[in-house]
Amino acid sequence: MSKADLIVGIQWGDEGKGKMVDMLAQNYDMVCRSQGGHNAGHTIWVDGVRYALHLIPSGVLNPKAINIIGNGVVLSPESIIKEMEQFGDLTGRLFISDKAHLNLPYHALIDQAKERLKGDKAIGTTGKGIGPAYAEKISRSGFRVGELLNPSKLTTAILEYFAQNRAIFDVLEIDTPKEDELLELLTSYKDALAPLIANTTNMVWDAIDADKKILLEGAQGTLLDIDHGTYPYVTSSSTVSAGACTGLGISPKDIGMVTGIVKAYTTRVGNGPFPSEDFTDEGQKIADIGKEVGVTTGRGRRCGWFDAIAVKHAARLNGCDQLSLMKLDVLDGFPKIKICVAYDLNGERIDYMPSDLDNVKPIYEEFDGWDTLVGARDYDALPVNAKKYIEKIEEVTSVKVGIVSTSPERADTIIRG
Ligand code: 2SA
Ligand code: MG
Repeated sequence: MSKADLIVGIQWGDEGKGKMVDMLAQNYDMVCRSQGGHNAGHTIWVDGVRYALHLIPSGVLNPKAINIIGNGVVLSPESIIKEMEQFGDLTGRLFISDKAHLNLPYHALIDQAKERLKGDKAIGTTGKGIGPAYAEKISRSGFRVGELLNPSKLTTAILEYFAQNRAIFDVLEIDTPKEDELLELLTSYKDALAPLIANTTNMVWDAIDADKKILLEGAQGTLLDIDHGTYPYVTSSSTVSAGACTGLGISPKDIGMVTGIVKAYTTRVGNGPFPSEDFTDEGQKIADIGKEVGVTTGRGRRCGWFDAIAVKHAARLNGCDQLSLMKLDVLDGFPKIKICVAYDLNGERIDYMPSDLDNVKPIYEEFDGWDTLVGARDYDALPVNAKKYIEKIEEVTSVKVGIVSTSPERADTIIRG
């Protein structure tokens, strides 16, 4: 029996999971997504060709890997059908849990309408219908991928749902779908996806029992977790490592190595607290050099310094065996670099993350920068100030930085023994 290795985002998403998962996927037999939906996004370059991934696991670029979309995902048929066009026939290489919930076009309309109604209290969602799809799942009124296999029955069920909730849809100014159009749409989804729909839980168990190498690919990040993130400015899924168990149907005992992905600084898209955000030219410089723009929505990301307290908290939540420090080269040439090593909470110095971040201020330790390390592949060859920076991160978080990425290229990665 094997154990599944897990990659999890440790900050607010966009830590650079894409590069690591893509790199590692080459060595795995099975790559699984367990939560989130097409709000996730990363770009992978292979032989000069750009691939944009939202729902399909990164193992799709390894012809030998089986890719699983687990029951914990909310699946937009429209989005995945478009995404699949990049790859040709994926039958036999991509499987979608029949228990995953459907994210249908009306979910995005609800999401966007609710954001509009919230005005300046908006979450800053991706507008992809993620929250409404999960809300229906939890309130036991959602529709599952397996139901796509009978489009006329599903059409009737969705129209009944609209009839029961017409008053709410009126407030949100959302029309009831026309029966013939809905049936046609659902039938087109069935035609494209039916060969991929499966009982994926049993497939993952079989792979574990057959000693296959399995990689679990997290989406978004720990600080966006529905329970442990900066609620309500979070996404609607369990982004922490434990979520991978429920999102695939495996037990905690099936999890092997947990690698937390962190960026060498911090970014966040959408609203909500962000203690180490830098509103000065320095923050803008990080955004420009790091090309910090969302893959899914094209939104600019807010930027700031490495928050070691938040990372310590997130690493503990996930049980990280190691951290993978991404985009360290973006800090090349900064004369001074800061790490948030504690918070000031109403005048008191604290070294943990409180439930409410509204009143915390960062306490920084400042480091001298380094000239350049872009493309470095050997830890010993790193500038001494970069090593001091990494060692401070290890000291505050109590987790080893096992991997350092020094450019977007696969090969520009330091794996420490
Ligand atoms: P949602 O749409 O309901 O999940 O939004 C709720 C919050 O979760 C944040 N969120 C994300 N943050 C970072 N990256 C995400 N994926 C895309 C990317 C984002 C993009 O990889 O670049 O393109 O803008 C992602 N997805 C959700 C979101 O900003 C809200 O704060
Ligand atoms: Mg992303």
